[in-house]
Amino acid sequence: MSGRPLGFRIVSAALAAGALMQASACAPALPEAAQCVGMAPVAGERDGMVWIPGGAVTMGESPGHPEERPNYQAQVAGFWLDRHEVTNAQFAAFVQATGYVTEAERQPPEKGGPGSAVFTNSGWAYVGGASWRRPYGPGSGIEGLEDHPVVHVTYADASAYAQWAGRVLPTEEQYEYAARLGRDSAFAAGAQGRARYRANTWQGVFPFRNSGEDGFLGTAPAACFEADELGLHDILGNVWEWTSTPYYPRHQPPADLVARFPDGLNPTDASTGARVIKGGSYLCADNFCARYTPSARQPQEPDLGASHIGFRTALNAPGPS
Ligand SMILES: [Ca+2]
Ligand SMILES: [Ca+2]
Repeated sequence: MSGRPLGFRIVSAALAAGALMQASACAPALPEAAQCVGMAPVAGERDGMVWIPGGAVTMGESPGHPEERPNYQAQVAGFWLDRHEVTNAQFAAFVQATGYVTEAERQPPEKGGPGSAVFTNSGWAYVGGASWRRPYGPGSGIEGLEDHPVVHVTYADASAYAQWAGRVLPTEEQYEYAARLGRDSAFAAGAQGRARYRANTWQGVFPFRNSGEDGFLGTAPAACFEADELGLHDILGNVWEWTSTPYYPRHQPPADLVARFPDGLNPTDASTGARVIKGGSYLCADNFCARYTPSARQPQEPDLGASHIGFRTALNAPGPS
């Protein structure tokens, strides 16, 4: 079974056919408010980033999902990485400072017009007017969601934010290395109830029933779940995160494939290119996706945002002295 998030084929097909699916959507009701760990500064933090010491990582899984094969050894130099996903408040500061307009807010008619991919009770739909400011479309907003990860940002949007901040998007190797080093599971073995959940995922049978046992039906505030051993929050779960790495349907793709598709190859639409997104999201359930692992990787059309994709930034600079 492909783990590509449900409905992206539908969205892509609809866009390719010029048929814009309009849908009404509303924010899911939250279960009883969960206790958040919060974003208090941690030792060694610098401007919201923690130092990831360099080392070796085995990329991918064998056996594992086809796109995670073959595994290979990579050396990753030390780097700085945001402790948590970029929040709506942080993205708002960027927009206020620069006047930046996201791709969702200016999608051309041939791509459906302004809008973005929203997961609703009836599945995925391209919702006109959806954007980071209106995550569920017209009538919705981000008031009260300031600490939640920004969503509906495209690869260009995330890259623009990173550049403004003097940073970059992490590579897939940096992301997977940090995820493996800090914690390799979204669940605490042997724990019961919410303590079992170290990441915001989906409990129940996707897409029919979401029990919200981990405290959240939709996104959780960034840094709500406890940090891993490196001080990173939500490196698994909550929202998928953009990397700078072009996607191919396997590790170590043949050189001729890379030469033909230098911007990545999306198996569903070879013409669009694709970047790797990592970490899984609140929509990943045991019965679908299940990509809340360090090795998980998915393709994403670079110019299409979604309600379960955000990002964090990295900095390739000397470590703490
Ligand atoms: Ca959840
Ligand atoms: Ca995440």
